[in-house]
Amino acid sequence: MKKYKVIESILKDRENFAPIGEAVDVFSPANIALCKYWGKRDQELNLPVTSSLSVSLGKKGTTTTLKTSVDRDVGRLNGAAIDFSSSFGKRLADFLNLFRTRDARYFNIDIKTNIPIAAGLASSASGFASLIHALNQLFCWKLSAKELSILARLGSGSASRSIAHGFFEWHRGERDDGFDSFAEKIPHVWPELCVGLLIVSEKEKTTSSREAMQRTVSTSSLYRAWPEKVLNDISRLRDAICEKDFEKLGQTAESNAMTMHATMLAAWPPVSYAVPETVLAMNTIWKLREEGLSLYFTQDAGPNLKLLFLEKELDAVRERFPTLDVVRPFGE
Ligand code: 2P0
Repeated sequence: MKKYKVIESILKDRENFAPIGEAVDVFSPANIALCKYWGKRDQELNLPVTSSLSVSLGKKGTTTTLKTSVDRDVGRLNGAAIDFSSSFGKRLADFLNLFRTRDARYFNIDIKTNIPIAAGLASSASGFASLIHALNQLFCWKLSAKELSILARLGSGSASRSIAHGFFEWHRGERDDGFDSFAEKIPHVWPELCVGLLIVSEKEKTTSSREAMQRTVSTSSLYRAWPEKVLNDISRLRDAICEKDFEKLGQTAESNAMTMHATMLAAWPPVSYAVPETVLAMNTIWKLREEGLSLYFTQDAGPNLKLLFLEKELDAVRERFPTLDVVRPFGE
């Protein structure tokens, strides 16, 4: 398997000893893409067709507590035992398989998230990012940010962008082994930037993003326009971040999300993550914008919206969306 070659290459000169009974505890933030990752050029290594760009979500994310276990894997997710034969448990065990050693054959893992799982709020991103940080600490590997990003990607593509706080650009890369496909921090902060999580449904999604992405790439006639759209949007987003041009950032992010969803609508069978409340909220945002409020949104593989605005608009936004959960990616 290609994954094992990647692991071997990164970990070849490193320790593989984990002190028994010693636990490490790591938090990684969730992230939302302002320019989306939608489509893979390699399924096993989660190598993307295009680059993408994200911002982390402050205190929203996943804390993973990890230690070795004597004779079997043991896990808890938000207090409930993990069933390692469920699809989530299998995915987790598959990832842990990559890192087992003679001295650390089994793991005891306690995962706590403060974001709704499978509601399109990037729980797998922060989950795999915190897990790779935890493994790095447990084994004292001293991995670089680039190596952490590459290894997190093997669990979930978007996890490559969750290894730290801030803006990240995940470079598509050209190589077949993915050693040039990692997320790099964009060294700018924007303290006034707010992201509002508008939860319209916490139901599990019916089509996984993994499946939807694949179906879009293989059946959507609109997908061929996507790589060019991304090239343009990433460049605009970089400029917007550099210049602190909020209108440019908001417009680009919203247009990018709408385009991604358009490619899915043109897939067969079609994929639509919107529920009626999603469309109502979009219409409200467009109306508020017409009335002069600088408010934009983005949407991932789920019905919920992430609102983008600046601190000075917080009261106006809250007045219209009182239940909004507001995150300041650079403010707390
Ligand atoms: C993103 N999403 O850029 C895009 C936008 C969803 C919509 O990354 O198959 O869970 O594990 O690599 O990372 C969700 O996909 O997919 C995602 P895998 P992942 O945030």
